[in-house]
Amino acid sequence: DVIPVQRALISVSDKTGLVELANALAAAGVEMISTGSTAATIRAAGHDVTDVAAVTGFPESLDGRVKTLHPSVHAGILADLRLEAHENQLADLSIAPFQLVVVNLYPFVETVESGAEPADVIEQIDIGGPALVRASAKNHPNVAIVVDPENYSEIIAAVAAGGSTLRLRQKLASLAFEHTANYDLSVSAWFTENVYDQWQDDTEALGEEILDAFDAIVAAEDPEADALFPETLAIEATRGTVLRYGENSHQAAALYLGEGGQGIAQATQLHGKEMSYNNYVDADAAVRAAFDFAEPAVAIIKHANPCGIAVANPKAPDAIASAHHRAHDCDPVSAFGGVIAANRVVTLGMAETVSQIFTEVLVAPGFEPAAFELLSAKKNIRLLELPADYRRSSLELRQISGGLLVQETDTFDTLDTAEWRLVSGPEVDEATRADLEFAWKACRAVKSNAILLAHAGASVGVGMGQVNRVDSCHLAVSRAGERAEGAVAASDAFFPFADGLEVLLEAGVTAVVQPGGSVRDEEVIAAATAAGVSMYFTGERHFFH
Ligand code: 93A
Repeated sequence: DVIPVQRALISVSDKTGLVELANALAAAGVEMISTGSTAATIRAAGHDVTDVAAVTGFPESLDGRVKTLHPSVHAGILADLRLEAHENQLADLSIAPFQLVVVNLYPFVETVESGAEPADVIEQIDIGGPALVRASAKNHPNVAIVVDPENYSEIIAAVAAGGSTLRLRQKLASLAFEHTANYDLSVSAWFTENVYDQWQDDTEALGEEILDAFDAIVAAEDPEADALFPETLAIEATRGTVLRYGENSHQAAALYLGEGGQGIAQATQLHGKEMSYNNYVDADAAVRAAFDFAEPAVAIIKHANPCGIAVANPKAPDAIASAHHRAHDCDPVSAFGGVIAANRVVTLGMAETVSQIFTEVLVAPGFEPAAFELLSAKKNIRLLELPADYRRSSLELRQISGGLLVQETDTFDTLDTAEWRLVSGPEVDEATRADLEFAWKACRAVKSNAILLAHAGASVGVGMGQVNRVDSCHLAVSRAGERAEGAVAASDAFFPFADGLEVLLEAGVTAVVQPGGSVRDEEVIAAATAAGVSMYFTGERHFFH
């Protein structure tokens, strides 16, 4: 079990004792292969040394990030020469084995301690070094691995005595794994302190701010509270409006107006019966959905869920009418008695279609006079004009028994579709891409679990509010019917299994967008790939409960 050393790989950041080691190896006739500055040090001591690039046939690249990460190096370390097959394969590949590997890692801890910037610290996370160390230690029956200059004298003595013993190689392998484990612990500790803790501090700070604001409101009419939460929390009871009833006729209800807000509660009712509690809830959902889009858009809502959303090219003739027409076509049955929001002034063209359909509420930034005239002839429709500077609050409140939940409003402010990652199939064409972007935004307006199928800027099938994603897929597909064939699909959160996606694939969906991030992503990607369907990961989830 003594292995004579003919060939050694040396790659060390800490050059302590390196020249003495090189002297001894050279004297024993050992061929030395080495990386950049290690090779330079050995050469300066007057010894022959082969650059690792000459072994790999690949230059050290990416600022040194890729030096020894190459099969010519790793096969030379990992071959188990007790096996004839390994020996033959090495010979076939013209790769020579190593019997000694000497590595110490990038000075990560020292760099952290020097107070370096995070980017410089990250550069000092050694990748290739630990790979060499672990590969050598795994293959200790064939390779001696030295990670500490403290052990140089032992290996020098062994080389002089004819080779390393198994006992020595086992001891060195154990030290080597201890070394890489400690190294990774230091890296992980640094991440915890610098990345995770920072995130936690931020979250805690936001929580404190919210609690302070609540205290201020409870304690008195503190003007500070207004400043913190202008329209959301500073509610004036005196400006409340009593509603006919709440969600059901036996529930009393009122509307309280936020101060200085520009939301649906401040909309001006131009026509129709008094707004009900449910009308407000649905109108809010409708406006939220329609205003997610920059282009002319219409959302039709029933029970807080969209039964149709569509956009139109701003240059198209009567774009808003076209958007409404196509939103309605998504699910004409459900659209009966719906609440409609448009993000553009309602035209006569749109009014003509809406007037044919029983509609509870139509809310928009305005109405063309002819459109208003036509619609206001109908007794049952409520017409609401949004404040000119409509916008949502930056915070959302929800009551739970004994308290209030507060969260930042979900927006697409940071949406950058250029960041989407293609994970299966080919890049899609421009029209499909536009449909995917539409579907992704439209899907956010759908209660979770949300699946939305779209084609040509309009939803064609919506699966909402199911307690598992497969059922939402079935629902979306069945609503779409034949239109699922050739449609694109969006999912508000990742597919936990491939089963939901398979329902969509079977229905003939051609492209999919979803956040990704499931532990079973690979299974899901494999299903899309097998179907030849393009799938993009957005990296961001948009639950809506
Ligand atoms: O940049 S790496 O992560 N990628 C590599 O392929 C690689 N190979 C060796 N780090 C790599 N090393 C490390 O380079 C070794 O662990 C050692 O610490 C250092 C020696 O580089 P040089 O000889 O150029 O100073």
